[in-house]
Amino acid sequence: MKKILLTGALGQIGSELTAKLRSVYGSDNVIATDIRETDSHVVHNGPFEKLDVTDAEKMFDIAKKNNVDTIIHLAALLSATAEKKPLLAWNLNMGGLVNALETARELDCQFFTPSSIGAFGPTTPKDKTPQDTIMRPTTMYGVNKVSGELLSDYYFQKFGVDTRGLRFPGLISYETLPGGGTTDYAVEIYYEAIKNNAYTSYIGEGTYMDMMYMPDALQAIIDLMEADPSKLEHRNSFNVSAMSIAPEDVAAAIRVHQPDFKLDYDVDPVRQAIAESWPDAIDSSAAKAEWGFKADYDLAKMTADMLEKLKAK
Ligand code: AKB
Repeated sequence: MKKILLTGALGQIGSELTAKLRSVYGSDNVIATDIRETDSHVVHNGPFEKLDVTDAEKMFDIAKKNNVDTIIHLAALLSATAEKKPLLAWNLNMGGLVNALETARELDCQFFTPSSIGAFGPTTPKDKTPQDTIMRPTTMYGVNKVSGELLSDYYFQKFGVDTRGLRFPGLISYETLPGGGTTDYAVEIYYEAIKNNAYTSYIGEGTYMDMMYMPDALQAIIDLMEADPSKLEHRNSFNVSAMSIAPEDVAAAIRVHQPDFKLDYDVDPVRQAIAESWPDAIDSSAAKAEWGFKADYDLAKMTADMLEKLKAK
């Protein structure tokens, strides 16, 4: 990666990935784009352009003008929003992806886009979910993610585009809030712990999902993009996870620091149904074997860092 175009750069992953990539590859070499323009370091600390990813021509022009050799395509609607607005999700998630892949093909760029644990469905094995397994998701987001994985494989096999991807679990971070996801509770719970010492979870007790702390997710993107292609048996996309947790596990980790922290439940049937259709715990062994994936943060270490950073914020 030398000259990188990012879409969705003001989102939860994008805002932190832009800063990290600028520190590794140089500010001028990371062209951040987003449909919005806000008063953010992403806009002020390096090249930034407004871009609606459904505008194929503008995406191509920005990439060509800046001589980019890598595209990191993040702009997408997450699972809960996609379930409320399925047609919009199809148009944005698939339309944006095909525009980004076409730009990568025409300009001979390396390409990354995230998939998700949402690519799995209720007939997928729930525990130690293998890298290669049944994928019959029952959500629009899942349909988009499986289609995206297949499309990215197609661009590699048919056109030789160096496509790579990760099946991200819920990502936990303190800089930018996620929006419209099923796993968002695992971020909100920390904000509410600091503000009110209490949280009402829309995900039910005993509902396990995979999660990862943002620093591990950012490092995984860089490590995968820098990985020797001859070692990659898989490309789109690798299972990666750092922990499998339920709301009560996060509450117990918070109580180590705030013993009176209270958790109760007001379950949202839509997001609960999505969560129940996803695996409990995926197996990341292909990512470990093929390009050395590792996560530094477990629940206890992540919780200590989240609470410290949010208190300071
Ligand atoms: C969501 O909940 O939609 C995302 C995801 C797991 O892809 N965080």
